[in-house]
Amino acid sequence: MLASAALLVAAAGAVLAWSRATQDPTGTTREFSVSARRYEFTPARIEVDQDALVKIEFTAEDIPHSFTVDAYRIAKRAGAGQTVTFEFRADKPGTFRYYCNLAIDDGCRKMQGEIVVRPKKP
Ligand SMILES: [Cu+2]
Repeated sequence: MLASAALLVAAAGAVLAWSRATQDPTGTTREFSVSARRYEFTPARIEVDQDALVKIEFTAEDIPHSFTVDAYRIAKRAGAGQTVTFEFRADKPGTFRYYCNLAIDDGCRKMQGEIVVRPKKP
């Protein structure tokens, strides 16, 4: 008797969790501040869940840098000491490299980080 009541509660909880998930198909918003300085990105790794709306505040602290992710067609340039803010929907799962695509300075070629988009559960 007690066991079956517990089962019912567990089942109700599962239904509730399921309906919350379907009510929010667009996922959550995740915000990050990324800085570029001395040919390095900080942080050099970002992790989000698939379908999250990712907001990035990108600051080039020393010289101009860019935040570029080919798979998401993102290429945002910030001038020296400037900050650019942009957002995108992380709809493609996988691990993607971000880098600086400015060719003015050789050191920019070694700048890289990665964004990990965890696939949503089926
Ligand atoms: Cu750069």
